[in-house]
Amino acid sequence: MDLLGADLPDGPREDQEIRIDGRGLTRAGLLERAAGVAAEIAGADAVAVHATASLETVAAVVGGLLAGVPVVPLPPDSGPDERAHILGDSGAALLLAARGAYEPGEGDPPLVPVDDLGRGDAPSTPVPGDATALILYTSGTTGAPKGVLITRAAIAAGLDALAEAWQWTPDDVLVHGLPLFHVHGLVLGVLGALRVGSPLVHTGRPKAAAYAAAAQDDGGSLFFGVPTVWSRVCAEPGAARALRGARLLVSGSAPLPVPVFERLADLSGHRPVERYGMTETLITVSARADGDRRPGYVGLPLPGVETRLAGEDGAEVPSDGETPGELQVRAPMLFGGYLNRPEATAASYTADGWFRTGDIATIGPDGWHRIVGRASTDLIKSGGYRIGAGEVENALLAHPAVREAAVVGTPHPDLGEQVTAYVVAGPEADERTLIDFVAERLSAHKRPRTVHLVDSLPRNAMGKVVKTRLGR
Ligand code: MCA
Ligand code: AMP
Repeated sequence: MDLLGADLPDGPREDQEIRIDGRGLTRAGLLERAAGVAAEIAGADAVAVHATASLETVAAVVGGLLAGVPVVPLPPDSGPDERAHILGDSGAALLLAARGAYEPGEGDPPLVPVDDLGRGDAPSTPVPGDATALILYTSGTTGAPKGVLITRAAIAAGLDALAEAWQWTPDDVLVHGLPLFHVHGLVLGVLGALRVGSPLVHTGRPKAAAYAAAAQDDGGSLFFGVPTVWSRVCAEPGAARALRGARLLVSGSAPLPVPVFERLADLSGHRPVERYGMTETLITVSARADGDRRPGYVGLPLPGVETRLAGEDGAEVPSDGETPGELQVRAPMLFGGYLNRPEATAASYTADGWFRTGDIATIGPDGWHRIVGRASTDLIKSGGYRIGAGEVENALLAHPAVREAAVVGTPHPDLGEQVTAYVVAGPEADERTLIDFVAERLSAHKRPRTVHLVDSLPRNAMGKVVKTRLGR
């Protein structure tokens, strides 16, 4: 199947430009570079990509798609432990990066500079829809991140459903500045543009001023952001007003606070479309371009998606708009399992085959979904990044002075939640030392913003830390 949209009736725009952080390529130019990558990596079991916000990342990912080789995007700021885990667990045979962008480490697979590869013609062998396109590493409640296998068919189904819901066409100009190693920035924000055929302006970082400039100078019509980005846009009213000429502003990856929704609507004239999803499911629920947008609600299931709510006993709870339950989904855009973790894959489904999101929601009689929380306190959402408490706790526990550690998400006005740690440690560890210690091992957004040094952690009779009693 052709994931890049050549099989769609509208087809891509001849003049489609993909611009990343100020450097652009036409669609044809990009495909030539990607074909060069495809020729180099053909036959590999999987390849990793040092996923900076760059044209090289896009060429490498598209090269993987052309070759039918699963691509593992590596967050460019990941620490040595994280990187070693992702490279080892995925079995990536090669590591693709822009020339000079990556400092090779011990045990890394061979480094392939994308810039040095030739141009070429795309391989002509079709790749089946059930082949894995991407392996995206994402945090669970405990332990190291798991590799989420995402098939080509899931991506195509997910993008086509969004194109319908958002009336996204080749006439749009998509603008965002999100990282290119998660679903939001990479699947929606790059593969979406390529499949739909709309030009892409990636702003390098998701800064308010850059969004405003793209609206005014580049005809930006469709804008993506996580809530932190929209909150920062609102903090620069001139930038928010510059978005008045846009067609659609879309928020997702974390709850959009109602005051941010309202302020954005006031300043930009657009009531934002909110949508809900997960790495494992892609986007499953969204408000519509031609419909209502309600602050605090994430909308209606996308075409092809079924949802239901389950109580703690597993029984279905009513869709009365009030009774919360765990949101469960069935959909063509669901993942193909966690790499090397059959038990975790099995545990994420109910006996009757619905995926358990772990999010607590209500569904109204009119079908509108509202996310009210998460079943586990051990998954933190900060700036739209999903962070597992267990991974940060393990990083803290690796410090010789740390005896016990408990990590939670606490409210943060800009990031939604921040990573906060409670630590029992010897006198040689202070807050700054411990934050820096985590920063050396894990990505920047995973380091705690605050470390409370405490004498003991609250525990229940079984000896388990009671996180809800932390800080009291
Ligand atoms: C961070 N910094 C710190 C600390 N933490 N400094 C000291 N102590 C700390 N504990 C540094 C950062 O490295 C940064 O430095 C500076 O402080 C500011 O950090 P921050 O406030 O976090 O802001 P930011 O770096 O500007 O990032 C905000 C952001 C970012 C741009 C909104 O969080 C982001 O890109 N989020 C998007 C995440 C995303 O795409 N999620 C999608 C996954 P310096 O400035 O020097 O770098 S979800 C998904 O895919 C699903 C399916 C979905 O629904 O979409
Ligand atoms: P990730 O796999 O990083 O995409 O994280 C998925 C999680 O992000 C979901 O399980 C939700 O907890 C959260 N999430 C994504 N979109 C929304 C939204 N619009 N509102 C509330 N939570 C969201």
